[in-house]
Amino acid sequence: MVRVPHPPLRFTSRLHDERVAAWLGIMLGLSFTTTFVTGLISHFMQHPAGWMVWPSHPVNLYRVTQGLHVICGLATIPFLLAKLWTVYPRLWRWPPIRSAGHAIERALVFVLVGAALFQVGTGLLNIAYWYAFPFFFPTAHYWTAYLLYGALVIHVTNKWAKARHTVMTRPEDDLRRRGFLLTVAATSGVVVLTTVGEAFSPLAKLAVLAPRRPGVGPQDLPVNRSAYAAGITTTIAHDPGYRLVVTGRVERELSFSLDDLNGLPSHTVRLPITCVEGWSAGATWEGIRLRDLLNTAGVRQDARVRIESLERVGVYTTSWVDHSHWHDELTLLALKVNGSPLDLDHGFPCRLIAPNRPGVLQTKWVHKVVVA
Ligand SMILES: Nc1nc2c(c(=O)[nH]1)N[C@H]1C(S)=C(S)[C@@H](COP(=O)(O)O)O[C@H]1N2
Ligand SMILES: [Mo]
Repeated sequence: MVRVPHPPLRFTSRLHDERVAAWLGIMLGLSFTTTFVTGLISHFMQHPAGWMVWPSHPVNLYRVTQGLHVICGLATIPFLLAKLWTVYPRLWRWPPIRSAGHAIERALVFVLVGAALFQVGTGLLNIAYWYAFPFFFPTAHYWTAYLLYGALVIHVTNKWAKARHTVMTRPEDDLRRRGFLLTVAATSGVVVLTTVGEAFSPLAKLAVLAPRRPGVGPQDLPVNRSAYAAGITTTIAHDPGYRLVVTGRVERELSFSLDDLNGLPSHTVRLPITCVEGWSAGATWEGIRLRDLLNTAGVRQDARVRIESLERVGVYTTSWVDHSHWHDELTLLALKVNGSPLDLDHGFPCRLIAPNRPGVLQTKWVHKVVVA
């Protein structure tokens, strides 16, 4: 009888073992939970379901949740790569499929890995402003999040008992594994240190890997979409015929020239711009309270209002303001930032600034307030 020899065992390193995989899995479980929850907050702040009214306080809530989302997503990358390297020998296990249950489990792992790579990959490209993909990032990133988190929950349920046992029992020697895990954690720590300053200003100087940094830009404030990119020229923004109009379901329509606006009671607030791409920066804004304008025009106290930009085409040419936000005395139509009239890139002649709100909803180059 001919005996088929066993294939040689090639993956003998302890770094490919259960213990390393389990610890990396725990870290990934925690980080994907954080990014999933903060991602949902971001999605529903931008696209609230009918019954959702977001509070305007705490003022910095979105700054914290979105900073966490992006920085935690970046910190996940070393853990994800290490986990994939640790478990990839299992791809070569023979036979590839042992049973129907095993086939489903393997398919699920492919979904999990594919979705995880897709989320960190597209997230990374998006914050780097490299729109290399043919789909609309927010939609794809949002739906893939459910796929990823669903697959993750099933995977954790499958592995829970075994991983728990592995982590709880003491190994005989731990040194190489511990060194490997510490290296992965340290790499992740370096990623955090060199990016977190994009949202946490005291560390701004260290944020060498961040695409935007607080303090860097016209009037010490970063710009996401410039006036040039939005098609707003000096001629358009400085047109003497410019009027800010309050219209829609109002008792009286209002119309103001820039001089009129500068003559209205002005208020100063300290609020951050928080871009959904993770960077945020505090600034001092001066302008007119939105609620003063709306009360002068005469509107229902629970009215929603739409802020419209001079920008003609684009995804962020308008934004909705709920009553919880326009009642807030911090919500301004700002005319100045950090002591001087708005730079064209920051929305001259007039822009919305409100507390606890994603940057995409802080409309620049405002010329119309429409009450619904
Ligand atoms: N009209 C208009 N307003 C806009 C945008 C835009 O593309 N068009 N971009 C938004 C985004 S994504 C952000 S983060 C903030 C940035 O404001 P800043 O450039 O003054 O820092 O403006 C918001 N307002
Ligand atoms: Mo943004």
